[in-house]
Amino acid sequence: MSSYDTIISGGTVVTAADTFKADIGIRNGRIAAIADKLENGTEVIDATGKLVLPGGIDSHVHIAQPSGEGVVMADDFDSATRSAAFGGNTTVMPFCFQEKGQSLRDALSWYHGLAEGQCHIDVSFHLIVSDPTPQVLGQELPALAEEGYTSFKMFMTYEGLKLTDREILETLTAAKISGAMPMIHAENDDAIEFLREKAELAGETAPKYHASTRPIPVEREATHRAISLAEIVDVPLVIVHVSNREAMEEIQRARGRGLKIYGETCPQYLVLTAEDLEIPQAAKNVCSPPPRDKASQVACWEGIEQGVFDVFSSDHCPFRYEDTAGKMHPKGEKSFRWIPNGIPGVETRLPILFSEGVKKGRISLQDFVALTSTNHAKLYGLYPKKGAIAIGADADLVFWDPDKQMTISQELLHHGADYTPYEGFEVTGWPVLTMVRGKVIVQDGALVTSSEGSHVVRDKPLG
Ligand code: DUC
Ligand code: ZN
Ligand code: ZN
Repeated sequence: MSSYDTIISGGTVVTAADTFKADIGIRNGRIAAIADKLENGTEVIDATGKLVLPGGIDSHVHIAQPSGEGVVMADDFDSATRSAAFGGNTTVMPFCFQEKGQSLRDALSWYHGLAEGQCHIDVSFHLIVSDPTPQVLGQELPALAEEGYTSFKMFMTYEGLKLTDREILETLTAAKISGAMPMIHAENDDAIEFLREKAELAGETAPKYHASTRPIPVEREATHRAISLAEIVDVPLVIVHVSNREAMEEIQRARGRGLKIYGETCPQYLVLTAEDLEIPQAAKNVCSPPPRDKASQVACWEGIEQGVFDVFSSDHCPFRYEDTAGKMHPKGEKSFRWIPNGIPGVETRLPILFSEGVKKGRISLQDFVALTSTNHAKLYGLYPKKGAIAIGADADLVFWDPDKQMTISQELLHHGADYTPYEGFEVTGWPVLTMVRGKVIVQDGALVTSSEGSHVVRDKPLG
């Protein structure tokens, strides 16, 4: 009888703490042994010359989310999780969006219905709270946190989504009582609307005005306010998709006062700038907060190198470009305000950071694993089941060829969008095998198994 279902042999194992040569033995989907040399496996996968990393966890993706009248997101759970698997991810955390008047449970059952049997990798939902009624905050959120939905996002902007400061305080209080981790989209809605109306009156309706009507102070002020509200309630808070130095400084100042404020940034803030909203087909790059300038890119890199950012996520929010239900929505011609907000990126997040970060010497392999996997697991209650290469952890592993050179292109990718914002971007290092709970999902550019992903119940975060 074999000791292991699978042995991964000869690879270089990389965790958030160490790099070492070892074999990994897998039994019943979990890591059962890590040793110099293992024998007696039903299957042996040779990882010689490869780095073996914990699978990527992308804790910020939008899948099949309603996005306004006549707008349809480009990915369902099948295409999004396939794309994620090809990009070296083993878990994604999509948002379950509560419509006004809807219960969180109804919203969850709708998303679970969409995801059931469709996922190629594991999935665990955050909630989006848009209607914080006493019932939602007093009953549903605490009960759902007990059932493993231990994080939720609030918005400070967007009609139908934004919460008032009072509502944010109430919702943060529910997070505190439930032990859930709150996340916030920090942009000042009144300031955006003020600037947007002025721009539209002046006939400034092209995509580039999306950026100029959401300038850095819009994000900085809201970040400061969100942190202050969390401080008042005395609860941790994740500031998602941070795009610039001034918002980073708010996080740093808060931490200096001993607050548990966590930061997330995304590839678009390292690679794109507001100039990408001035090119032909600029709608392809419309996302919020908008990409800024070169100085902000430098700042975000500093934030990555110096630990201001705990997690690096994609904010995958895909719309098709050549589609009137996507970026070419007819109202988008009239004003940038109607261009669906978001870009695809779940498949390109890891190669971009590996290449621009690790290969260019900005961060270590350990930083890479922490920023793309381990810290996500710790922040959102998945650790050490996920995000670790340790005895008992799920065998969610990705082999990297650290020297493989690739040019990112739409043809290469597996998402439902019809473009990538990173077309032509050259990277070194590529994920060549993705395994979820011991099953190979993607190998050498091909999908190997059918939909094996399942929903992951989470613990209360460590925050
Ligand atoms: N916020 C997100 O988190 N994703 C896409 C668009 C947005 O504004
Ligand atoms: Zn957001
Ligand atoms: Zn998002």
